[in-house]
Amino acid sequence: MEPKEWAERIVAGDVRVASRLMRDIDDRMPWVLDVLKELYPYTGKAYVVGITGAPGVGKSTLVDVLIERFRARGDQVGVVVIDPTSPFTGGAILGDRIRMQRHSTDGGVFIRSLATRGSMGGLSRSTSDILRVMDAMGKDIVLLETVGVGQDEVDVVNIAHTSMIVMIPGLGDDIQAIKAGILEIGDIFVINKCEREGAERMEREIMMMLELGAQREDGWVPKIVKTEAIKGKGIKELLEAIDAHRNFQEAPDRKRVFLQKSLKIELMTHLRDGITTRILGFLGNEEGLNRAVEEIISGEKDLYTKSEEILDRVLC
Ligand SMILES: Nc1nc2c(ncn2[C@@H]2O[C@H](COP(=O)(O)OP(=O)(O)O)[C@@H](O)[C@H]2O)c(=O)[nH]1
Ligand SMILES: [Mg+2]
Repeated sequence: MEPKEWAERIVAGDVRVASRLMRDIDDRMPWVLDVLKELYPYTGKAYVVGITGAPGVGKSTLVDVLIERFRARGDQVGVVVIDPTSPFTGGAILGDRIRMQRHSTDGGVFIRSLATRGSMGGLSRSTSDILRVMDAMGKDIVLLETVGVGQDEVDVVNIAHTSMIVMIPGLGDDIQAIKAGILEIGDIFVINKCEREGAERMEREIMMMLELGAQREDGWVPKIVKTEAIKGKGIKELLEAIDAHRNFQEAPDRKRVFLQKSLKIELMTHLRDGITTRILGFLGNEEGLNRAVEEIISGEKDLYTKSEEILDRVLC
């Protein structure tokens, strides 16, 4: 099948073809680039909501309830679940599958679990490609669930139009985590399992820290929402918060700012990957790299001269 036909089928909503493409994107198969090129003109419409937080805070439960609410409004919904901490067949991903299973017969919902491989840029690159496929499939809203582990949170902010940070009361290190920089990246803070003791205190603490911190550059004042996802409590307020931030983000000037920021990062990622591939190709992969290292060890060339020499020859 030609790349154009792949793209046409996906745009027409062929779930089987889309799944196949997503699997190969995740496996970094080079051929997918031709399909992604064909799909590109059909993208740019989906609104991406990132849902980040520690394992077990209730992200998947929230996603499950949100799917239901967005569907009730008539939105086509895509879901991408990334959990690098659990093997593909085990733990959280299996749980997510079972919980979200009830939506599997709904043609308006497409759920994809990803086991990100590799560490460097693993999240950002294949994830944005997969989100783009969902976009081309006509999904109005895409929920991106990721386990919060340092850099991933920052990556999500660059991909998602709205970033939700999910926390629960009673974890001593929560406020610590907030201090570590989460405060600047959350558009909405969700205190889930709010039936537990300490929810109000946590809300006050977050509010205080937001007030103490510098005002955000974009002018958005983060919202705090308390939910009890398993009972569907607070979801109406959560939806209102998402809508409010979406309205904010969809103002023409904001839209452009977001696009500029996210495309810049994506373009740099692709350029970096491309150059690495070319350099390794030029050197003859690992073996050539080892030879270059040997030259440096033997004192034939110094490190700086050698790397300049390789770059000059690859880029000229
Ligand atoms: N008590 C309580 N449990 C919840 C709530 N939301 C989710 N859970 C439970 O917390 C556990 C982890 O939820 P899950 O959605 O898989 O968390 P994730 O790892 O963040 O995706 C599950 O057993 C859920 O049923 C809540 O609001 N209150
Ligand atoms: Mg989960």
